[in-house]
Amino acid sequence: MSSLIQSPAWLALQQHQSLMAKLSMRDLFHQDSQRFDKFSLTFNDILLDYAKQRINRETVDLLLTLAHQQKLGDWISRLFAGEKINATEHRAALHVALRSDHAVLLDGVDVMPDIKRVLKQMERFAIAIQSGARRGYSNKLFTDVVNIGIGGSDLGPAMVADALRPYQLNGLTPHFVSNIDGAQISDTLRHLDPATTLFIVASKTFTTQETLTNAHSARQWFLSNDGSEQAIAQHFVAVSTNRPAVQAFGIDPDNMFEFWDWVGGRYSLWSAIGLPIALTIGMDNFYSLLQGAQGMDRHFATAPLDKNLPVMLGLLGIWNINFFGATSHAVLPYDQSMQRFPAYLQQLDMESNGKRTTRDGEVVDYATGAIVWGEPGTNGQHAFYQLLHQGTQTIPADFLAPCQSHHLIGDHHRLLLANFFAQTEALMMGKNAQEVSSELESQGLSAAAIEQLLPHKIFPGNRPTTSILFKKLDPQTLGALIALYEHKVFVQSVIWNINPFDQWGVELGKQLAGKILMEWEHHQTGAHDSSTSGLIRYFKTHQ
Ligand code: G6Q
Repeated sequence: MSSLIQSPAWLALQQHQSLMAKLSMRDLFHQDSQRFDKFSLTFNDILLDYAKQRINRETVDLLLTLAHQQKLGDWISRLFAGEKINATEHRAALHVALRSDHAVLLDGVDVMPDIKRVLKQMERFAIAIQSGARRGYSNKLFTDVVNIGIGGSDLGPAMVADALRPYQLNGLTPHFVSNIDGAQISDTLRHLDPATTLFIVASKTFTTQETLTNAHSARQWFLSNDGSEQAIAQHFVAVSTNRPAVQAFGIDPDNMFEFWDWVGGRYSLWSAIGLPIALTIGMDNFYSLLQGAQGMDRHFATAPLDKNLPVMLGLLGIWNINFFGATSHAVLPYDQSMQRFPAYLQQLDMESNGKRTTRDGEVVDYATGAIVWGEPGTNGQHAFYQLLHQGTQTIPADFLAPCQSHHLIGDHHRLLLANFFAQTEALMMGKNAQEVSSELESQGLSAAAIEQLLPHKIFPGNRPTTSILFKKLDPQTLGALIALYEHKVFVQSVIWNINPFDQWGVELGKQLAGKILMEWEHHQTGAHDSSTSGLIRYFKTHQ
């Protein structure tokens, strides 16, 4: 057995869970009218309400003891100090430097001058494009920007560009191409004019098959639709850590925006990977995004653990996953513009904490990262919420919403928020036999009909949710929300003693297809299991 699950803090939580499992939140709320005040925190315009979790004061104290036992405070300091805490890749995880306002040392050297230099380069470029100083080959203004990247080089900028659409400057429409499936790039290019289209090839390594294949197709499309070789420099820029590969692709290094190996892909939207964001909402708004994250960083680094939003969010996840056995976690934004937020968090969380070995290489004997999924409300309500309310699994959920909408149309926002509040209340309260019975009676149903329907209409309730409300989804608030989740993921990794900054599973995926492609090129059959061989044979005969 691992030392974690035998540790005093863990055992105390286990014992405490057996008591808490017998209590219902409905009773806890009845017994304590101050529950919301006791179990909610604020940071700037963000409210985190975790009163609808299966907790009491003792639960929080025990979780905090676990955090102290796992030396969370030290780990937070190590993260911000630029220590090489990504041990399997011998790297620091310094995404916090990308939004810092003070010197950050890496191996004794301040990384801020480099960061500021690239931010300035982005700023000059964004201004040149937006002002029309930089134009396409036929002197027309750029109207479209296509970001070609995948995973961390796609999900962050795509999510932010979508979420901050109300801040979009006139004139430049962003598009994101990630999938190697030709359908995505074909569909995107079909509507575009090469003379007014700017391409950003975004890849940390500049070796990713999907991105390079899409970039080559984009280039081919450009050349075969009036664009010339000389015009490539005007229409293609790159964001990467790999200068030689960018040059080999044919992009002038003057048109390259650099970032560094200490920025993990899924933590990179704050770097030049955020270029499509800066181009579409403007550099001032991009700086506000960084500032929002910086504020959350400061809070994470300095607030006491019991008043610390990312710490509490992380610990509640530990409580649900490790002590209540939750295997999945729903993220439910009541804001259509955050429709890509669950997909973004899916990568952030599952790629970071989907690990089965500790930092010391031991196989864990406790659960780590949960499955993260979700859709914007209220669409989810008319689909999968049935399982949240009455399914056999308990799925903890985060509900997020802005108090103010960007879209002042009718009564939509009030109705949307009424649904948010009603859902979290219903998930907590449930509906017992007595309530169902009197409801059906008042509808005039016979005793026999009530008896028959009753079990189907009972809702067990006691389903945990966390509510996150914020004033408005502006760049600063979005920056803070993203950083909140980044740090939540880090907190959990510290408790589980795993490295959240590597991704060997993703690397494996990058190698595997290469092997099969190589066999096809050399007309070899390759040694595979009978299923894989059968699939390849079927594909070849039907392609
Ligand atoms: C992120 C992962 C992964 C990565 C993509 C794209 O943390 O490492 O999602 O971002 O595989 O990699 P490149 O940016 O190197 O093309």
